[in-house]
Amino acid sequence: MAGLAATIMAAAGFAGDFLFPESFAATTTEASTALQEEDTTKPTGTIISPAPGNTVQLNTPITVTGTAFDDVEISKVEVRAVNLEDTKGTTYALATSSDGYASWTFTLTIPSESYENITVRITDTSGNQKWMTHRVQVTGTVPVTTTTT
Ligand SMILES: [Ca+2]
Repeated sequence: MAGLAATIMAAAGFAGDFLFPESFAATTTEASTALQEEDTTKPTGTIISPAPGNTVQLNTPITVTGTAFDDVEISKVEVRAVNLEDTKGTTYALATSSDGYASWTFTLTIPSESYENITVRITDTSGNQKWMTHRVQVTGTVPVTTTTT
């Protein structure tokens, strides 16, 4: 019954396109309202630490923190370290939060000095995603040089 009614309304709206412009305008408004019920807005967020350009230690757990917001709801925040070409890196792993990701934290260990980009991926409950990156300096252990005499 609902399907039939919708068909009739659609047909009426179509006819209005030609005969009754006001009727067509009303139909268009209804369509816009229906679309707004879907979440098509990407989340937003920030990486608080480490700040861009900060020096972090290779193979040592570092704390990555930030914020995330969405017009509906955040589903998850993931963090990884990747090289500048974005061809190699650690796999995305979930950050933790106790407030719906308004603030989140993640313990990241960077296994390669070439993984200078800390990348964060925020996903909302409708699958919209936002990526953020902070480039850092990764320093390894200074090699011990021995001089043979
Ligand atoms: Ca959203």
